Amino acid sequence: MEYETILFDIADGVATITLNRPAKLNAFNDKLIAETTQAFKEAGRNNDVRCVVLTGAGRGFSSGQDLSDFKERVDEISIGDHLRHGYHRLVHQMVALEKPIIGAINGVAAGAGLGVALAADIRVAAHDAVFILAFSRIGLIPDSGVNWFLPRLIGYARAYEMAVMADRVPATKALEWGLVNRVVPAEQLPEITAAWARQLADGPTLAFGLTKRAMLRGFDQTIAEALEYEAYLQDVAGGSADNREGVTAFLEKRPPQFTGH
Ligand code: LHQ
Repeated sequence: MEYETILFDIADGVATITLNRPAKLNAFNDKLIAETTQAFKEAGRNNDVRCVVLTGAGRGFSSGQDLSDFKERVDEISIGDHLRHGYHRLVHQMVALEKPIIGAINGVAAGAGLGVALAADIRVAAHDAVFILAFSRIGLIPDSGVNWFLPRLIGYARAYEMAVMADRVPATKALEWGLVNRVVPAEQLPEITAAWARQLADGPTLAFGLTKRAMLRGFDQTIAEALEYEAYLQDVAGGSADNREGVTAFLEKRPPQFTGH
């Protein structure tokens, strides 16, 4: 499929989606939301894809909603409906994708841009990246999943502080808070992300996908429900070729060759 606002590349089991409106720090207009959602759908359907990287072109990851674009249409559509028809589909697509998603945060992630970054499973940030919950600066509440993801990731008090202060949280503090998994020198971000993505793409994709499902579902389960769900999913993973290969490779004292099935 041809895209206008993203770059989409598949190589060696890794799909890379690059938000590509650098003049506006990759602010989301409707097309960017729709194309990013479609790219995740495409990555899900393509069995060659076993890991997805989401990053931004230029000096930003994403500055959130394109405010100039939305301002022109604010009388035609409510913000709630804009969210329902746009960001919600994107976040659902990312959460439902049973393959690991790495967010390579190359610069500022603000507003809904931060929401989309939070819907990735793992985040690697450039040393000079910053995270801003910009919503309150324009009199809004956090949206695009931020209220669900952020307190779970960094705790309520820090999440609430980020929301009401709308301060720039630098990458080093984001690392300390658990908002990102790693911080790397900016010039090494593409290379380090690619190496991690390749490692994940060589892994037991089915088990990685089921792990994502179990952990995300676990946020809303009792311990009894979580244990039962784990047992159910473990039977699925236990029936996979990758489980047989993993055990055989261990016993034969060689590295496993996972196929993702
Ligand atoms: C932008 C944007 C932008 C348009 C930079 N839009 N042009 C959902 C549904 C519906 C409605 C509302 O909201 C939402 C959810 C949200 O996402 S709300 C939060 C929306 N985002 C913001 O409020 C952030 C606005 N941007 C900023 O505060 C700054 O640009 C940040 C802090 C991200 C970066 O600052 P700088 O590094 O100083 O860059 P800059 O401000 O100079 O931006 C570069 C260009 O990008 C500039 O254009 P220009 O033509 O002057 O070079 C900006 O106007 C443009 N831009 N963000 N969201």
